[in-house]
Amino acid sequence: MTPLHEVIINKKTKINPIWIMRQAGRYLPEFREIRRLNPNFINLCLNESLSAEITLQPLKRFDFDAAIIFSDILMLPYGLNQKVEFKKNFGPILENLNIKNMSKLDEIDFVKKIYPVYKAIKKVSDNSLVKNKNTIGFVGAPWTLLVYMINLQSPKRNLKKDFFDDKFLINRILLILEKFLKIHIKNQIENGANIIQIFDSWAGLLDEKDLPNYIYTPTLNLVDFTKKLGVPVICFPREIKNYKEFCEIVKPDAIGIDYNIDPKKIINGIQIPVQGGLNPKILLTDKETIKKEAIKYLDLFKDHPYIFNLGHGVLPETNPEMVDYLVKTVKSY
Ligand code: 1CP
Repeated sequence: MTPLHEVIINKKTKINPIWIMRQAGRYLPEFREIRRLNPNFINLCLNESLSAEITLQPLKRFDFDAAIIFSDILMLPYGLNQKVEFKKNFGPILENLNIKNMSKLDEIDFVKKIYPVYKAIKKVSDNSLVKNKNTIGFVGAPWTLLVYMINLQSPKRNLKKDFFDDKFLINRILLILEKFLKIHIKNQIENGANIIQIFDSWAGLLDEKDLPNYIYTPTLNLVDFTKKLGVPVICFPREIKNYKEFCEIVKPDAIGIDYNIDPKKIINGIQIPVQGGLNPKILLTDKETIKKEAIKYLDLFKDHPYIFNLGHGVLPETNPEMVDYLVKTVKSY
């Protein structure tokens, strides 16, 4: 069995597998070189050979236990015919969505539009570099995708004032998202993904009273769907106010935690396997600090099934040598 499955399914506590969010990305010079030659990010995600190559880049350098497929959560709105563009030094920009056309879209058209993503997963999972390792497929959670699809850009500077005005529209989008996210998950699994991670990067933007409607119910539906396909699912509801309540209601197979939550609170309240937590900024410091901070998490979770990861994506300015040092520290614990 792969190390991540040992932790998630068999609840092993004596091993600490490691992978890191955004491990296929901008901190690697070999990625930046490919990116320079491919200024259109969506087209890069639709290039099955290059996506597979980028996915494997970190595994060539470091002893990671899993590959996460190089793609983006915004390939979903793209597949639903809402145009998505990535502007340099700004982030994603989406075109206004056309709900009438979106409602008419069928499964075949959607799958055709993003088919190279699945082919890339197949290539990765067939590669000898991931032998005895996991291929992680992923989706954005319905709430986080809804945020981008209505807000049309990153909500870093807050949601639009009128974001919640049209509840009828929001509910229609959530239903469409549920349908196509299931299709997206199923196709990733059929092509070799053996873990699914659900990224809810903007879970922290919601008030407590809105969690059942926008997060718990739609995410629970996806978690149940994925479990029925026999594949474990990790949820990462970043900056959610109550991880314990989330786990009790949504019941993922493992929970990813962000770096703002005190891990001691997690260890005392949560029974399921835990992933992540370390602040990605720690990787910008020195080896001594990295070791100390990594061991803090390892000590704390030494009797709890734990997958080592960061509490958010690795920062672009990270020195790959420090990533290597982190992996070695975790492996030799
Ligand atoms: O070179 C570039 O400029 C592109 C940078 C980049 C990369 C490398 C983007 C743009 N996406 C990705 C890849 C990516 N995105 C992966 C690949 C696999 C890996 O982890 O190595 C994954 C899993 C994602 C997921 C993703 N995309 C999330 C969820 C995780 C998170 O970071 O919170 C989100 C929110 C996005 C949207 C997105 N993609 C890219 C940008 C700049 C953004 C916007 C972020 C924001 O709104 O602040």
